[in-house]
Amino acid sequence: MARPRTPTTTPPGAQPPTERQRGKPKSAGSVGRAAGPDPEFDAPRGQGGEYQQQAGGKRPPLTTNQGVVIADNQNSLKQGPRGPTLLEDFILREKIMHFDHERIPERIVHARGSAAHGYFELTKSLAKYTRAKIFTEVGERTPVFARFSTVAGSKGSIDTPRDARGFAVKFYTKEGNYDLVGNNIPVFFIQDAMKFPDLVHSFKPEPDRGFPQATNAHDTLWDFISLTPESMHMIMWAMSDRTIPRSLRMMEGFGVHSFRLLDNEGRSTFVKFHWRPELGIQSTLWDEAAKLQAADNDYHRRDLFESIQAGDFPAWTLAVQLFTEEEAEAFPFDHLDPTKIVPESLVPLQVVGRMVLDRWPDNFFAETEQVAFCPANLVPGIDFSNDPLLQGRLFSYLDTQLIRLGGPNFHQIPINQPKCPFANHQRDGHMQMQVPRGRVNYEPSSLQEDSPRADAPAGFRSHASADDGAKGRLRPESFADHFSQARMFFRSLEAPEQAHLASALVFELSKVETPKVRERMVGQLRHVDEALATRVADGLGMDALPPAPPAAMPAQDLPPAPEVRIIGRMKDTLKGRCVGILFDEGSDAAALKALRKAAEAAGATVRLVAPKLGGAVLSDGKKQAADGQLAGTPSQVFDAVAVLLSEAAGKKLAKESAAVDFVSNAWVHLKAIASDAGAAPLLKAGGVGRDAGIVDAADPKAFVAVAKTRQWAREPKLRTLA
Ligand code: HDD
Repeated sequence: MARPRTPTTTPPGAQPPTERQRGKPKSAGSVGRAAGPDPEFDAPRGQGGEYQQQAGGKRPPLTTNQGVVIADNQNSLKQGPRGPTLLEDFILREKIMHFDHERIPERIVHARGSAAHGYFELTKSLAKYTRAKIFTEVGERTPVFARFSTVAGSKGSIDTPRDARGFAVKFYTKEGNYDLVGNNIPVFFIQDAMKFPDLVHSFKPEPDRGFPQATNAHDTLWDFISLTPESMHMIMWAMSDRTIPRSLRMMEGFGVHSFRLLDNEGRSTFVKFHWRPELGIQSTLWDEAAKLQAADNDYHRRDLFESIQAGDFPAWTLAVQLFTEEEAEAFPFDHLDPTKIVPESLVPLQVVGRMVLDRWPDNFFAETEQVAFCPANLVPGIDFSNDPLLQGRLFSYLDTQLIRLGGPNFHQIPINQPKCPFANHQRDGHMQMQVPRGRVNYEPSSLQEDSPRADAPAGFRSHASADDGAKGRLRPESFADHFSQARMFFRSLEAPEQAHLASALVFELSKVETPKVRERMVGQLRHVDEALATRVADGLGMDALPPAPPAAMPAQDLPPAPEVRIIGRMKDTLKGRCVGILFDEGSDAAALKALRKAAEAAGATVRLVAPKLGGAVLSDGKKQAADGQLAGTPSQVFDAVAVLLSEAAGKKLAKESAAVDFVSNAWVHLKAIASDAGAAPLLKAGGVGRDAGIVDAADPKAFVAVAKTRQWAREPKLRTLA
């Protein structure tokens, strides 16, 4: 039978030809490529037979995974036009089989995440403390891949729950991959990895009912927490505004544990790592975060994506706290306890570098989903401390990748491969992608001169610590103080932040159905701060303060740590922020232009919102398109808003619930609002009052000034905080 020389694939979107249009029915054997060389088919298809969609350029032929060109991608092979599909259709079987296996197990924690490529540049050498080249070669750019995540929710869950955020950075250094796998909170719930599975089970959906998803506000978590006083410091952070960040670009990051830096002689200095966002730290309000869940499930992912696509590359400085063993001995707490911070008043931060994220991954699954972080990925010159939480993590991450990524060769997945040479005698295994040559896959050996050997001077050496002691399941005495730093945290906050924290506790505990859990938790809070416990008890409607459970050590009063605050440390800027302008038919064209210009000049992104996406005709008679339709673009996705309406539109929108919500939410979320006379009926319908954050749209300068910050003074007038 004659074979067609050119494949008769159906163009995207077009219907495949019917039997009648094709003419003669073809047998299975008629599908395939022509014999002999054909430049269209013989074009390279990517390295090593890789099957790739090529961006731009010539459209490659669609093939099976065996490289066989597919003639018809719309119809399975049938016995007659209405007959059964044939088992022999290897093209259908391959396609369906692969599809059936597209998913891998999601991460047991931190399943929902967003990531980007970038670089780290060292600005200050730490050569005095470490031999790690990444920290000694000033000006050197090391490629990085950073993934940010929520902790509790599943892969498809929301971006804005109240939750800690993962902050994991893989540095592809010249000396091997170095992973700093941290969080946006500098402490952790528990002191020993032995308790990690229990902690995670308690915050995940409850096992009998399968809910709630992506939230800590349920009985099992608070049952565990109220019985685990070491978690109190973390609970203060978790209930603070830190866990409802405005953007992944506006979060701090922490390595949490103490690590060691080792110099050429093996001398050790302890180090704590801190990432500081260049856009400044910024959070949302709880009501705003809750409403964002409805407005945009992907709020943070979209924000990261859009900022990188726009060339506004997110950046962080890397700072370190360095201290010696002797200095650590003098701290009034044990720095090996991961529920403690080292206050900056004790050890100041030194900025040593800068990370910039400038490239979104090409493929979400291949990179963001398959990236495998591990705190045990270290390079020579850096080492672990004895923090028992860290010690347990060293096992867990490698182990979890075996089930998640399917076998021991996951380091060969491109996103996980070191960018420096790597060679050893590990061989074979599931999904081996390399083709090692030669006879020698062992050491010592003499048969092959170029087989890899250990290199003592260049190689990784562990710190030669002289730990000793009797074997036992032990918890040091120095880990016994669970409340002093929790108290320090709470008392260091500004008044609105304290109120948010107390209200968050009331919200969460109000979701707890079991009275004894609520009572035990409020009892624990009494150790932290009696006034806080009273506020929460009152917010829960308790008749009396429950008794405080026995404590191993009462809280000490420590000096305040201003670095834990957000208010007062936010940046007075519109950079990285987004301003929404609501307009409609007849809106003042000149005012819109002036506001937009001023906000953009101050660094903001401006988005225009109108009742219809096509936009409206402005006062100058010109049609202005909108970036977002009103009902789908509520004000919670903006940092500040302006409302420019003609008299008629103002009256019309005052009866439109999406418009009323737009202004009312901007008001209750303490945002700046610029408006003109036409918008007055809408502002009135939305209950917008008057204060320093409500400005005349004719004064773009005033708007820019107030748009940079939230109107904290407005809050007590709007809601009862605990
Ligand atoms: Fe963990 C993932 C951060 C304690 C076990 N962890 C994971 C991720 C981050 C953290 C950011 C996501 C990495 C990514 O984006 O792929 N984990 C932390 C921090 C901790 C911490 C800051 C305390 C200071 N973790 C911790 C303990 C254990 C684990 C004590 C177990 C003993 N973590 C895991 C894990 C995960 C993980 C099960 C799930 C997916 C993965 O590792 O790759 O192995």
